Amino acid sequence: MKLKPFVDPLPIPRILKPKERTKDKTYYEVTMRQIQHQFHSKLPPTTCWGYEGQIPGPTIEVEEGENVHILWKNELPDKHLLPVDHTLHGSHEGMPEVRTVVHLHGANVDPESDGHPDAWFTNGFAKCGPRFTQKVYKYPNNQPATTLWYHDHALGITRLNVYAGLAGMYIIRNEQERALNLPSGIYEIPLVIQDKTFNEDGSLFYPSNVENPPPEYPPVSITPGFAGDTIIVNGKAWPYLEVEQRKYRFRILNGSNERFYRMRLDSGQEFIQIGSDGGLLPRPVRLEEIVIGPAERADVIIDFSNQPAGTSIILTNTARTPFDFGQEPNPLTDGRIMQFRVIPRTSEDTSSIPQFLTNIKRFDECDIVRTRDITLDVGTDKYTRLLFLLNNHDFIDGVTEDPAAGDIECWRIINAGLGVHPIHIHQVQFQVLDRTPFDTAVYNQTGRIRFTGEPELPPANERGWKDTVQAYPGQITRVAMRFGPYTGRYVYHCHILEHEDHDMMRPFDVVERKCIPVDSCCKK
Ligand SMILES: [Cu+2]
Repeated sequence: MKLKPFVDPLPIPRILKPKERTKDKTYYEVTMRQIQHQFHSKLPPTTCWGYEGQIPGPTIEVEEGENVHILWKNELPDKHLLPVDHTLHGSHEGMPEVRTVVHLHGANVDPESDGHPDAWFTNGFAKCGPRFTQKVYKYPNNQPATTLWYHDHALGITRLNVYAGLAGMYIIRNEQERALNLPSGIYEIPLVIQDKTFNEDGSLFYPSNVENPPPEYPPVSITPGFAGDTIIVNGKAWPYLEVEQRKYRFRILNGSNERFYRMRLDSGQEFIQIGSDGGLLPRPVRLEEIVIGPAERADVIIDFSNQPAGTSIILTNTARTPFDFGQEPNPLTDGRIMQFRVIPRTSEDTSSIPQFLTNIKRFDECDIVRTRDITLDVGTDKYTRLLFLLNNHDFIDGVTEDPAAGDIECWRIINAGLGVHPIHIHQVQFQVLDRTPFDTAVYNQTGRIRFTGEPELPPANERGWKDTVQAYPGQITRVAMRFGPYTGRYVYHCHILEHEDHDMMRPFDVVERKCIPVDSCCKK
């Protein structure tokens, strides 16, 4: 269905009000419901799923250190809105078709509140998954001010639940950030960028199989990835936003299943990136282009003060699908995300962009207790379908990574394949150390790593805290993180949701440290 862009204004998701706020805790309830949502004024209402009946869900705003409890409730129908592949883990015949569990992406929480894919629950908690332990999740928010997001994470159907609408923003604030006097209030706007395809009747399209499936395939099958032909921002197709001649702060989230966005402003202006997944960057970074993979966030300032009133500026996208290097340059989305329409300023812009934002102490290589290799692998499953794996294991294989709480580990993500995979590790925020090119042909034949170049330090806008990193093909991407303080079962996975569901996700355990390593440092 062909929709005209820039017809509808950009909606701003409302801020969720807590049910109760005492001096010890803030308590929210969030209900998932099937709703009718209009994605474009020329499109009939679409049946979809929303937190609190909204697409995207309401924004949850908290303070650093605020003790937040959330009761996540499922009031969804028993039948899924989208085609369920019953051959995937967790989705086999006999399992409830509609299962939900909420993950607060990027949050440092205990495992019982992390939204393990097997901690799912059905409508009214009638049935619960093997790792379900509690209805109310606890979020201590002991981490710097940042932009997180909450979304569904149920085993084998995450791609369907998120595509159906289960995603929303979660913002942590603190005094340190307020003191920076960044653009705020109505000049600070979240942008949840997603993509959908609609049938003629306005219903959501999600493929029930690959095109011309081989006879070995099951009748309903996952595909290697799905990108919709319509770009949706905050629940509207190609919206426009009236902006005053002043600075704005946009918290951009790529909430798409597999689509990357290579963003530019067609006015030729720069973005001033001030934050990444886990908080502010040390310094603002001026960029003509930002590439954001699934689940990543970019906190940016755009200064419209020098643009004449009446100017229209388009936020463009030239990323290809899949992985930002597929064959066609984004063939169906026209290369556009949304439009800004500049209008006169209503008051003086007193906000600022400080030259220094926050101090991020870089991990010292000497403090790394252990280095692990994580390979990104592609195989085939018993139906001859592409199967994406980590370390050649699928999700139900036993734990192979067991970092100790308090330890700093380095994970070398080895990508000898062809695609970029956005790798997300639960529980932690990490630092990207470097990326080193290597000979994939030698590696794929012998398993030996032959480097073909120097390690490259991450670009300036990747030198903050990250929870999702683009692991490029032909490169070893090194990240370092300190695990803990919580111990227990978490997961790490590719955030292309079709990869995560089949089967690029692994469990890991954070364990108690047995002894303090004294001799592990190279300073000895
Ligand atoms: Cu992937």
